[in-house]
Amino acid sequence: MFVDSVEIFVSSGKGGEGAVSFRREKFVLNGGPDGGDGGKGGNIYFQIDRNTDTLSHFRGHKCFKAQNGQPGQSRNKHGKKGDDLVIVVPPGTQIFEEDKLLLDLLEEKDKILFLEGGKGGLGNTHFKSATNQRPTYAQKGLLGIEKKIRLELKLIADVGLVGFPNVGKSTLVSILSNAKPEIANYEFTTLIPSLGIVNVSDYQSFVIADIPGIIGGASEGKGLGLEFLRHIERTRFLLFVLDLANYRTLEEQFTTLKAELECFSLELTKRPFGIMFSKLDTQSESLAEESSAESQGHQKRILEFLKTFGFHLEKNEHSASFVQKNRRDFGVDYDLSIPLFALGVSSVSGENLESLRFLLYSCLKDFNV
Ligand SMILES: Nc1nc2c(ncn2[C@@H]2O[C@H](COP(=O)(O)OP(=O)(O)OP(=O)(O)O)[C@@H](O)[C@H]2O)c(=O)[nH]1
Ligand SMILES: [Mg+2]
Repeated sequence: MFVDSVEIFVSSGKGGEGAVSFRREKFVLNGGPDGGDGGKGGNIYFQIDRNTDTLSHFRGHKCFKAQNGQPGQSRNKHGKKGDDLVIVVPPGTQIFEEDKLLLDLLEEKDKILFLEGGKGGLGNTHFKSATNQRPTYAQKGLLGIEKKIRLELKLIADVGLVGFPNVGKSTLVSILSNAKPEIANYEFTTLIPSLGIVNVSDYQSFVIADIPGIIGGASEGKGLGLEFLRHIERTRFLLFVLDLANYRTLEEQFTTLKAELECFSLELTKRPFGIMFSKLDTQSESLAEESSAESQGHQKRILEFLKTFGFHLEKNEHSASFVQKNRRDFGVDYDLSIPLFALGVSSVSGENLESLRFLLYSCLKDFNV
């Protein structure tokens, strides 16, 4: 569990002032008071919108103020009411002032009133009396309410990264998301899981979990063990990170990881998954001395490796990825025993990062349970 939180200022509108005015007309001497009332200030509402799942649109926009009421005018004209302001938040957002929970926004329903706008002041007409027929007094509008609040959204990871140590998991998270995990060229840099939010558009994002590396025998306690897999038990999708520059072959990495996951929980092995081949930019050892394009060696290894899944993955025409034929079109589900997609990526050169972001997001949409 991880919490995204933003601090913002909200204030409802101030009420407009009442007017001090007297009737002026031809042939009417000393007309009575006719100052109109000020308009009410705008309210602040919260509204839950299921189409958004992130607080990221609050970053860079910190002050939310509803409009003030307009002042009253002569001839008993009332000032216009200030416009309300509706703040849209994803379901599950909690609103705190200091540490006090003010609102818990779970269910999508009509907008919820949070701060009421200030009342408009009364014009001087209201103050005439038998003893004071020319009141020169009108009320000022009441001030709006100002609050500094914190919005919090509890997140559960959507995508969990699974890979050997030092394969570039944290680097990927640091580039795709807002998280800043520690990165270093040695094994077991990451000791505790952390989460990052990957923005897809202004209102859409998903959460990716960076966890420590897994090695063969982890289920018996080798390396950091498997206890931390608890953190990705509830993710909807797993991304296996297989390192192209590792001394272990792709097959060895994949089968070991699969076997270790199985030891931890059978549930996890039934989860839909994709494969990312990391460090695509590195020189391929086998072809280093040849003059052909450096990534060709990697391509060959990737193709060789993908053969283990039979011929169910086909090259996507528009990107470098290999994807399962979209069998949902024919009413048949994906085959979850093989990857939904496989793609070579370099976090250093940025190659195919956008395709990866898109593939992850579209897989999550397909498995939106
Ligand atoms: N050339 C190249 N190097 C990379 C790439 N991604 C990561 N690295 C390097 O690989 C090393 C390990 O990266 P990390 O992101 O710390 O790896 P990790 O999988 O999080 O490792 P652990 O936390 O130990 O499990 C670092 O030196 C990175 O700079 C890449 O795409 N290309
Ligand atoms: Mg790491």
